[in-house]
Amino acid sequence: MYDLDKFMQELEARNPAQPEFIQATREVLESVIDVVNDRPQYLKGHLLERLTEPDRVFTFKVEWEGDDGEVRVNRGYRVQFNNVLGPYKGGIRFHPSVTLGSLKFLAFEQTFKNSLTQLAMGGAKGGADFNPKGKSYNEIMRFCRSYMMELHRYIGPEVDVPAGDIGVGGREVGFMYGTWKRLTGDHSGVFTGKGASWGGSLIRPEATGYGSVYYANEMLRQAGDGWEGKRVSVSGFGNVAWGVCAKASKMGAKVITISGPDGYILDEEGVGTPEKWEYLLELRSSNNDVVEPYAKRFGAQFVPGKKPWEVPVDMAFPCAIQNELAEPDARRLIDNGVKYVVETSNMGCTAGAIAAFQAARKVFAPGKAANAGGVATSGLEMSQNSSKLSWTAEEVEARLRKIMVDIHAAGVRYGKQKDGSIDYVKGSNIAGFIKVADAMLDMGY
Ligand code: 2IT
Repeated sequence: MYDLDKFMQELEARNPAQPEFIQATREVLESVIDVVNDRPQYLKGHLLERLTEPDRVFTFKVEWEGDDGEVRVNRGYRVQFNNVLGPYKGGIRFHPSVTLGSLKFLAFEQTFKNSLTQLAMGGAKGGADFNPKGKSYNEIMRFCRSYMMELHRYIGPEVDVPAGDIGVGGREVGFMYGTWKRLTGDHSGVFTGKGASWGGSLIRPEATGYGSVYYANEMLRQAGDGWEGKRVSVSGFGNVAWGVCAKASKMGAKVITISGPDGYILDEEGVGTPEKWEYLLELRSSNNDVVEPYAKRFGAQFVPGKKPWEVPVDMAFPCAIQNELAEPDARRLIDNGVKYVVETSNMGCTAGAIAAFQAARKVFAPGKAANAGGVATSGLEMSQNSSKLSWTAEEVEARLRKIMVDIHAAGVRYGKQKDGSIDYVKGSNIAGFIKVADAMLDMGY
């Protein structure tokens, strides 16, 4: 039998100064501990020890030249967490907050998220503590090239398939994939999120946001509710927020906020037309990392230095970064009558925030379920690359939608409580965990 507190103490001692990794593992282990303690084969297999240690971690130096001719140094990483279900798969993040611990949390989460998609993908994550803000096109290209000079040794279409994440979009994937192609002479799709003319899948850019809204659609149905008249707050203004704004608006909801590091936008008219949500992409590609210009452009309100969680809404979609919604934010949302929280960033809510939502009986969806549509569509991109075919947008979107419906159903199956309510955190963690754990036992050590 595992004693969870003792196990976590030892894990923390082995992984000092990695608070996000400890937060993510604690959440999963709290959900699965009863299942593990009930199954002798899991205990005998020492699965918790084996599932909290990444298969391997690469760290490397990334040297690159600024436009001023000076050489700069960043630290690059790739965490290959677990590959029992398929090749390592997960994004690359360029952000100043990147550390070994934050990438270990993301790779750990990715392992169970990818399991939930039911596609053949293991879990990984990579990145660098590089801040793209204010960097020129050429600086970004030189950085990506240098990062890939190191990373190319460790990846391959059947080994490890990276993609984008915060700070890495289609442009950066192009630079990295182009470098990999030059170094290896191979054009067999080692990245996902590629451009549509060179192996990318239609709907991949939209997939995380669309998938999250499809997941929310199932939550609403499960609760006997619908989209009409729902006021929605979204944080962030990148690719994920863009997809949520577009799809939630099409569903009939009104998205009234987006946000950036500079503050948030309150648009009571709704971010509800293509002109408005496409403008987010323009803001993002400007590399300034601010949302304020939206206010002037569309006559909306800009609230500097604040997060959007103070605005009364029915549904909240955190779409920015880990721990962006803390317990006081959760209390504010609850006091203002929020009904559904769809965590769309990876670990966007702190443990205290999740506990507050659940105690107040609000419906909470965890990121590893709600945002799995992004990596699921990456899996669909891999299938298309393997067969040298491109599917239509309709075909990809229909598959994405079915995957999200199934992920929701898995959360209900394992998360249904005695009173009929659904604990999506517990249900999704158990569903994702069992598949990985059983595959590990099947393959031995
Ligand atoms: O967090 C995520 O799931 C991603 N950044 C997407 C990963 C991928 O391989 O598409």
